[in-house]
Amino acid sequence: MADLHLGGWREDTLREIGIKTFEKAIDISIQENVDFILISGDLFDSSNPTIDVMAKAAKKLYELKVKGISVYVIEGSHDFSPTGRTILKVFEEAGLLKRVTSAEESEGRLLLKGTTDEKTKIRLYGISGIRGSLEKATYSVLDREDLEQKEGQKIFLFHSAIEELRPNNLYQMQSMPISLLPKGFMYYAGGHIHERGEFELGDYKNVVFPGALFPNNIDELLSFKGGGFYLVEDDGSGLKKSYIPIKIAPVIILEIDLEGTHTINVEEKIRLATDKKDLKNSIVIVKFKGNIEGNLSDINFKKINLYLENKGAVLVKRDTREIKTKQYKEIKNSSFTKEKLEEEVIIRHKDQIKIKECQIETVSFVKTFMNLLSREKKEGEKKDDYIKDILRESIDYLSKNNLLEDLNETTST
Ligand SMILES: [Mn+2]
Repeated sequence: MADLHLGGWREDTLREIGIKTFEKAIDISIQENVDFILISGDLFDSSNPTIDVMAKAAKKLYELKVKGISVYVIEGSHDFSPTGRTILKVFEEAGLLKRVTSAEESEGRLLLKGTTDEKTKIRLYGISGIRGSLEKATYSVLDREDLEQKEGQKIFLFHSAIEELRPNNLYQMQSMPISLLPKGFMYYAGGHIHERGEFELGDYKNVVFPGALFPNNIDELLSFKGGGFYLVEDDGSGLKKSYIPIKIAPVIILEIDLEGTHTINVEEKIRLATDKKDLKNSIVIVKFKGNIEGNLSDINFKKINLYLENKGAVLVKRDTREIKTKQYKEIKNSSFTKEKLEEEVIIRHKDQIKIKECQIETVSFVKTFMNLLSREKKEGEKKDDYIKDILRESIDYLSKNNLLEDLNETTST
């Protein structure tokens, strides 16, 4: 499985459904008596999730430990920490999971050490994902030949988009060619791409992206409606892969065409559209479109939500991006992602950043550093602790890259 993003979503209900989905996936894995579980990055939505989320995950991982089912993970772009301060480290120390990314450097090449699954004797190797696809740098020094020559059955875990296998709608996403992965492994467990896909490409057989275990944003809810994981069985004649979808709450999409409708009649339209629908236990997404008469702000969304909730919906979300009013000109869904915009701004200004003897490339330095500084305060976290934590992480990162002296010289704080 991959991209569980536990702790993601602002809405409590959706965050809960994400966690229940994980619990169900683990229950099924136990029932199926699997030898081990692979998690290809983004087990958590952040490297530092809330206590509640950590506790629920720990409880479930402990059940696996008791049953003797090992969990092998890599970090993803969300739960990776440039300073190594990630909850995955804590869980690993507690024996609840094992990272398969340990490596050593030799003459500028990166040698992955890997780990052996005791039950099956399968060797597991992996490379974590980093925000902004910065893991590409790791692949560029990876000693692939060393890995390819290793004996026995081998599995590779990765958290990156592969150029040749990237879904069409993600064509702007940063990606890398598949040739950066070592050839000839029995299974390539992929993460990062939230859309499910199974591939075979030359020497790369069984390349699998299980997709997000549960959708991570409204667009994913709209297009995938749910998620799941793969059960993979080796019966000696090759790998049998079956996709196991998990549905805790069905996603129902209500398309409401408001063309020519006045805002005062929107509620009536919703009533008519849902009259005979069973919304019990479902996540309802109301997708509006068309030109309306009047102001968008005159629509009583609160009342609409309440009505749908009374019909059984556990959560109502709305998508108003395709409503047009005379007052508002349509803003086309920009082709820029937030990350892309950030990167462009950094590239445009990078020459103004004077860091002497900087050992890493400026753009990746700025991106990582911004990432550290932009962590939001967690619920219940004291402001003082929050500030201290960010300072400590930042100083760690600077000193790791020999930049701390620069900082002392150029600032007085
Ligand atoms: Mn992800």
